[in-house]
Amino acid sequence: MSKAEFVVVANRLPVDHDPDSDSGWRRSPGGLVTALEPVMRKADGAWVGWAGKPNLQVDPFDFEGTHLVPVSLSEDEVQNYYEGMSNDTFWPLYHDVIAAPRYRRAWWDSYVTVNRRFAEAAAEAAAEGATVWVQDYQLQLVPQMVRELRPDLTIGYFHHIPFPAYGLFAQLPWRRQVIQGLLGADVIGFQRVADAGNFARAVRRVFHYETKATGIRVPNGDGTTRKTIARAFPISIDTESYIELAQRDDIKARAAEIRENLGNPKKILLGVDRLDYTKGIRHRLKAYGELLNDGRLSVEDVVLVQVASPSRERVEAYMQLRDEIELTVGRINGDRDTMDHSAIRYLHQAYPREEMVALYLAADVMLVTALRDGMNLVAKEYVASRVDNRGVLVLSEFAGAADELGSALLMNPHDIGGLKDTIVRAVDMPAAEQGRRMRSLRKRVRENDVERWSQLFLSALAKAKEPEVGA
Ligand code: GDG
Repeated sequence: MSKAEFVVVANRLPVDHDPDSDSGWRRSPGGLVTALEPVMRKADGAWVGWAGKPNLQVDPFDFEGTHLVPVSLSEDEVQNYYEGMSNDTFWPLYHDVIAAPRYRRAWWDSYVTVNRRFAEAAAEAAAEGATVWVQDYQLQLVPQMVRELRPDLTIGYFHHIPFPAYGLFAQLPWRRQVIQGLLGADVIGFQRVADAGNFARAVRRVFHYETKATGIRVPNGDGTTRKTIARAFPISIDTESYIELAQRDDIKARAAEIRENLGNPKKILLGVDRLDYTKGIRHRLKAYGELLNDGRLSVEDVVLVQVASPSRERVEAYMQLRDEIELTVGRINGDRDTMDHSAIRYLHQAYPREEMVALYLAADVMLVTALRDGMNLVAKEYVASRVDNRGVLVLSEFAGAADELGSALLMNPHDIGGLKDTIVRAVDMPAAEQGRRMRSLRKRVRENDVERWSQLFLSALAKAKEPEVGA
């Protein structure tokens, strides 16, 4: 295969292993895949990533127009690099230590080894002068490793989760290595302006490098410096595809059927999250349970549908969270259900996208109560799906989406009293106000869709590589 002009490096390949299909692979639907598809096709692209199963040794292959380069992980590496360092150290640390991060030297060693393997695969796949775009916190060392192997390349990095305040980041025993790893990129993208600010502060505190606006001066080691850009590029969704789904007759009929099956409640409240402690599912249940106990809401009128899709089921904190949530749901339903009405319809399952859009269309109130979230695409998907300009989005200030979606009902999920009042306000909101707010939210999500996100990032990257005036 000829070398690629554009290389994406992500923890996961955009395909899942599927022994039942002809090719042995099935495209995994995801925002990133959709966002990058046009660029990949145009630019003769390659995608470096893990196929999702341990010990799978597969040679690079072409799949639906993309050159895929599988990186193999052993059983131990899945445990140490992925479930350990990525999901039990970086994930909780970067989400404001909502759960306690664990610092294990063996996990870190595995993280370094695996990051090097990804960097080598990327360096091998890239043509002379190509662009490499590294994705997310599992691969923070890859930018600098690629730079050392291939100084001719243009390197971008996008961080999908929050970057924490220095007071928290400073806990990381390997904070110097991580910052150095990221600074290997020409452009480092974050979800929020605040994340980029936290990163720049960490760079100043750890290395004392000069930062000015979005620029960071990084020494080359020979007395010269180069400029790295660290700034916000808020990610989005493929808005048009949600609009199309929401306009389909079968999906509209399914939304009506869902309402019917739930006993035609006056109001349907909805939560859709990976079952993760960052998403504030417990806070949401607490507020809702209290509203039922107080008599401010009644199961005769409202129902909460909570889709909690299974996630990271081998990590201890996630097993515990699942137990707690299921205990709480059981208690609320046990106390409040009647023979005809259920307080909460809890679904620990994943659904096809069509069903998700039907749920969005059926939901009068969407509850996004994350305690910390890089962006939260569910909020944007709900808004995009409301082609009828109805429905109310309750949105946590701690989700990146709050920076753009100011016409939602913004709230602090830690303030249970405030959350309760906001839920009641959403349930009672007159149609005219719903329409006003929803139109303004929809405008935003139509303007900033995921294709625009990737264009903005890639044009900033192209510009960053132009020679500096006066340098
Ligand atoms: C990370 C950051 C950032 C969920 N359940 C089902 C299902 N989903 C889909 C949603 C949405 C996606 O998964 C979840 O995206 P989020 O953005 O809400 O959250 P994370 O998974 O934590 O994503 C986050 C994102 O990266 C992108 O940068 O926004 O802050 O944490 O698309 O719809 N989809 C289907 N069935 C389900 O049951 N089909």
